[in-house]
Amino acid sequence: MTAPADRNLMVQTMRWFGPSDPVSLSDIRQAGCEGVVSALHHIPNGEVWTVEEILKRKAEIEAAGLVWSVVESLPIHEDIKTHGPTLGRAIENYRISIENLAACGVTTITYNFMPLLDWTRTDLHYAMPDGARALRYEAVAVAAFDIFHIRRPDAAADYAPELVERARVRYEAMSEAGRKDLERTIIKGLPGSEESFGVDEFRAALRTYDGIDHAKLKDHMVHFLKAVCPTADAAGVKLVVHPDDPPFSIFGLPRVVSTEADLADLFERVPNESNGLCFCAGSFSIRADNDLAAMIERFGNRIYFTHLRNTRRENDAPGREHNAIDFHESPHLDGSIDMFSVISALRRASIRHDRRIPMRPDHGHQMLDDLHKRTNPGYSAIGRLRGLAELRGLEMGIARAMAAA
Ligand code: DNO
Repeated sequence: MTAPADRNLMVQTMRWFGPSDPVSLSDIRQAGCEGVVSALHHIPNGEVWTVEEILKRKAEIEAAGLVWSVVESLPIHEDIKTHGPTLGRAIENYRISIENLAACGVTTITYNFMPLLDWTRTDLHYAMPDGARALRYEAVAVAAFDIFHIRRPDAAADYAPELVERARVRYEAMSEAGRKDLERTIIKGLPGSEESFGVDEFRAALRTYDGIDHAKLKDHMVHFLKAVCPTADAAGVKLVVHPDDPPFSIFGLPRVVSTEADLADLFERVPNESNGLCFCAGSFSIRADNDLAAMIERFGNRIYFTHLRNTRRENDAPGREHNAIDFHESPHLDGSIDMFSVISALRRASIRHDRRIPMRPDHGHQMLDDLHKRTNPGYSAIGRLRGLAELRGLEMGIARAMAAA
């Protein structure tokens, strides 16, 4: 590692969605970033990322004085998750894309294994007391959508009776426009999601998971990793899995990267060096039983990328079902996560394993001038700039304190 012992070690980055992103590379550089996190969103899921396309993106990033630190995401085709008809081809193409990225010097690749939907929220404009807008997840809205809007068979059985009743009242009180808005928010795809659905399509897609429970989805994930990790090991690539967001089953779909036990199982079944973790603090934090600092201590050798954001669990109560939790994305240093302990643990892992971990301030509020602009939900410039500034200050304080101890 090149950085002195009392300086920041995390590689500061921001996500850049490519040339159509309203936030420019120059903005990202001015925010003080060293690198960007990017993906070739124009290449359909399941197809090969060619060397030519990778080099084109890399050159754009480097022309702005930045480096392409991490790929987020090289998406996993649905057939890999369900063992659908193009499984073999999708895996083979994934391997080729890994090799092509490595040949271009891009060696950290993020993916997730969430069925159908990537991250999920119910409100993209939640008003914070200070006037900024945040992203929020409200259990009653998800239940209303699931039980009364898409009318998934037996959906009500997945929720506590009290929540089903509140969902009914909520749905009946909603206007047509409100229902459509909720539908768009939940299934149309948030930034970075590779899938997007209408109601009928979503119902049909849900049926492709009939018979796939938690154990089976985990088996499919292990099958995928066993097929691609040897290629990644040989190419010097780290494949880092992003946890489920939120970290529990939704719409009856299994989710298998939600807890410490899930991670332990995954690394035990696929011990390859390339099998890594994108430690997303915000995603894991939605389960109060996930002890973030302890997870970083335990899996530090697997962490090659981190997303740092905070959340506020609004209705924690002993024994509450996971799918009854409401949360919003709070300021980076003020929420249910003790960011001091998270960054301290990451720093210890970084030193122990002699590596700098790329970090991005994950999401940010829509605030100040960005309130009047078109922004990608969660990915506005100013909110992330605030988050990054706070996180880098905290890291520096921790670094100095640790060096002096
Ligand atoms: C949301 C993101 C996720 C993430 C993917 C990784 O803001 O953190 O969409 O990129 O789950 O594959």
